[in-house]
Amino acid sequence: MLDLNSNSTWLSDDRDVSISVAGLDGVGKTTIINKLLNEEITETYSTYGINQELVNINGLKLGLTDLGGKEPFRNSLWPSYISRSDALIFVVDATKEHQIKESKKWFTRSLKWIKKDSPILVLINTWNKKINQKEINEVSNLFKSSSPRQLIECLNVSPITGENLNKTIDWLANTIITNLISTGVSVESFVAYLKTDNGIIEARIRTPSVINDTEGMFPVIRYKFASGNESILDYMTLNGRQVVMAADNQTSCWLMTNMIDQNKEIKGASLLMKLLTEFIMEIQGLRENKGANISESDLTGYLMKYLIDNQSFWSDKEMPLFEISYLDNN
Ligand SMILES: Nc1nc2c(ncn2[C@@H]2O[C@H](COP(=O)(O)OP(=O)(O)OP(=O)(O)O)[C@@H](O)[C@H]2O)c(=O)[nH]1
Ligand SMILES: [Mg+2]
Repeated sequence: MLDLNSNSTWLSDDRDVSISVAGLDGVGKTTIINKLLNEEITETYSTYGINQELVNINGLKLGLTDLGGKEPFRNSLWPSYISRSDALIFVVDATKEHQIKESKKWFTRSLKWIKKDSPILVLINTWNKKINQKEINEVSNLFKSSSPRQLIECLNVSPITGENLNKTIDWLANTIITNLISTGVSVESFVAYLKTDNGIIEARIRTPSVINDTEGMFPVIRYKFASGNESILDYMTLNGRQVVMAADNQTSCWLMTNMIDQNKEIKGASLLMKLLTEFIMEIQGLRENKGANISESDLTGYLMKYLIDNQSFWSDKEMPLFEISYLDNN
């Protein structure tokens, strides 16, 4: 799940989602991030300015910005980084009761800076202390009550025992991916071409509204197979849509997303590419079991599963339609 070979070089163009990690100094932000990345507790120094990490979760590249929590950084750096982030992780030290009020004050400020509707995760750091559920709930409620409009989740974590760190990763993966997809990008058509003994099968899945709208693009995107052991992975934008194409020598597929606002940043490209390469690999597995003679019903069954597994990529407003047919070989 979590790619431990996280690349420490920060390339702003190379990430799909950026997340700020904020909280007062000494609450354990850097310790938690180190534990998430390396699975070990390392001695930390108070972060001077910021520290950035690139993390790969389920094919999505997350840029984590660990913000220094000392007061001068809160005033000078937090507003600009938090306002450019897609999500916020805010860390509170539950063992320092006297700080909670100050934490809450900076949390409320951070809510004003973060983009509207961005997901927020409050991590209540208990270190290795036994803190009872009632106290944890009190802190949760205090933070959750800050802004009922925003998606705020609270989790108590311990970088020492590792408690709930997996849940933190799940939150990063699920909430952010869902949010990313639901706020902007969804798949509108997916087409696969498969060589079989009986000819080339063409399978299309697309949302009803897209059929007329994108018909004109079909001549542009025809199937193309790779030669030998090569593979093809292509990405482009076409009339405001993202188009991804992948192929090996027997399977060729592409998908097209909804129209995106030209002024909006394009997101999730690496996730879309991963969707297709996974599809190609799964078909390779299916062929190993069935031989080249893959049938329409094998393919329909597989596509159903593929669709269900990846339903978050499709717009939730319309049910996608299936069409499967043999192509004329000429
Ligand atoms: N309360 C508490 N603090 C601890 C524990 N273990 C380590 N610490 C302290 O937590 C600090 C480490 O926190 P960091 O992860 O560097 O904190 P940070 O939030 O990144 O702080 P800044 O970088 O200054 O913003 C150290 O100064 C330790 O003294 C513990 O079990 N309980
Ligand atoms: Mg730090």
